[in-house]
Amino acid sequence: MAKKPTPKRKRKTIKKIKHPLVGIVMGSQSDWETMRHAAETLKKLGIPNEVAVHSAHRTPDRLIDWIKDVEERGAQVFIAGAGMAAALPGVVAAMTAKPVFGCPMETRVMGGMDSLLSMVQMPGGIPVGVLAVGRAGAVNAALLSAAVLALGDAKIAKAVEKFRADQTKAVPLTPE
Ligand code: RP5
Repeated sequence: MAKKPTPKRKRKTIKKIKHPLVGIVMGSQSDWETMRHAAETLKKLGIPNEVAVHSAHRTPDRLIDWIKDVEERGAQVFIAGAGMAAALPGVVAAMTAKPVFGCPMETRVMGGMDSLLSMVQMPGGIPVGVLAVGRAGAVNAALLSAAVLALGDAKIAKAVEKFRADQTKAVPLTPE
């Protein structure tokens, strides 16, 4: 009889990065399919980032501990992705004065309008910069984080310029 595969064990601790410049957090494992584009874009730009799953509703204490910890280890910008009643970026912004970019997830019932409005309607005083719903927003949250970091880091500024130049070159003159 064929041996049953051993089920993958859930990671009990998060993969801590020594000096992360960006902290990426999402409300659920189900957000990773979209949020991985933020992490991949930062990787292309050579920007160290730490990725975690913490929910504003389901694991609030764990979320707050992570925000403090990752900020102490060097995070200058936060990216928070969530869907439905998407409180996550607002909670991150409540806990840190660093820039926070929100990525609204596309959702089954309302297509992401729920996530978008939950994030964008922050009360005056606690800002969250909200990007587009879905993959484009995750990519742009990374690029915007890079642009913020580039203000004080010539190497990152160069990487952003190169990204833009490569992107321009990749646009065809006629459809292929
Ligand atoms: C939010 O609820 C998460 O960010 C996710 O987008 C949504 C649904 O979560 P799951 O039920 O898929 O875990 O908190």
